[in-house]
Amino acid sequence: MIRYKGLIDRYRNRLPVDDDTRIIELGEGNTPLIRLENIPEIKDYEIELYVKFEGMNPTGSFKDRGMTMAVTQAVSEGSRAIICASTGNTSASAAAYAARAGITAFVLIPEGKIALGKLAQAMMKGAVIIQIEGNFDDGMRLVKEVAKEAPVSIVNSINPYRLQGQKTAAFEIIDELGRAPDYHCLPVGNAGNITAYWIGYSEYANEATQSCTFCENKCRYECEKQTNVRPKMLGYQASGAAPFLRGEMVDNPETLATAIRIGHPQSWDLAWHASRESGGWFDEFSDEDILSVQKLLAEKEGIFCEPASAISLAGALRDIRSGKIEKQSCVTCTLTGHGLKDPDIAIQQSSAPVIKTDASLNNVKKAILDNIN
Ligand code: AN7
Repeated sequence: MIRYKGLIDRYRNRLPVDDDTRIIELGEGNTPLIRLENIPEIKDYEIELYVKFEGMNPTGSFKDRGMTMAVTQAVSEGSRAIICASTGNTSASAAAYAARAGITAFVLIPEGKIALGKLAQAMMKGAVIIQIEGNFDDGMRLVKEVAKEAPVSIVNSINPYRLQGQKTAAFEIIDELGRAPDYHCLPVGNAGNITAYWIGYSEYANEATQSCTFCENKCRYECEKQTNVRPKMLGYQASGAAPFLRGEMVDNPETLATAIRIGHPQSWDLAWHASRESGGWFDEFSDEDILSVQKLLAEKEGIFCEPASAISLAGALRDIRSGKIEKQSCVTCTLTGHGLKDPDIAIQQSSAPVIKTDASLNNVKKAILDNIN
């Protein structure tokens, strides 16, 4: 038996580690790439549509990919503490990997604006939680300032090791599909992830050393039949927190999708570069649209992601319908976090029938017969 030991082990030769580096891992990566079947646009426009379900990582979000790498690096440099600002998922992930490494995690979170599941994770895993009266952007500014004066390693995505870990999601997609998708859709907050995927896709595209799935020669990205070297990168934001759509930083970002309630993205230039170089675009969605696609995905496909994650599928579907995404394309959407992170929102917006009855056979039977289809 070969035990899966996380993405650093799997992609070791593509990551900044040595043979004797102590790897801090929790079996992250290797997440399911699920082909969607029941969304109407798939048939109508002959689209091959996949979701990369990053909610299946150990702490329930894509952040674990970057965190395994960032904490491995911090520990190898002798660091005893890490720090991050977070809308929630980064704090949950930092807390977990710090616990694993036996070091301290300090997490700055915006008071009242983080989903319950994420807060529970950070608390259980023993992070020192600093709730600030401010938003993520305030927290990020403070983290950068305090790290100059205290012995702590920053593990936000301004830490380049984070992006190195996160690029492996693009590797997994190509390794599984045998090709790059035509379009890759992502939610954009701090813009680290879209940057990381672009690094990953570009790294694979620069190599022609693996055998081509079309002609079985070593031409993978030069084969005439292989039309797509790298996907177009499509980044989607919540309308109330959409600096890439406004063309400038946004001071008071607001959205129910608290994960991406960010107005001053740190990877601003890098994300613009990924978007432009790939021939992609940014677009925005209202909170209402985000929640309705979150629900659609759960109801039609049985996949429960958090609101911020649903925006990638919302974007894909709208752009498929409008023709911006061409017919017969292969499209991947990253579902960045698990729906269980934010149970409050799910319960509030659900219209699932909850039938209350006494504990009698007759009434339970009636409830079934009334609702069977
Ligand atoms: C579910 O946890 O910024 O564009 O502090 O949790 O790489 O920032 C979370 C971001 C998308 C945006 N989806 O990714 C944090 C944090 C989910 C997220 C994003 C986040 P980036």
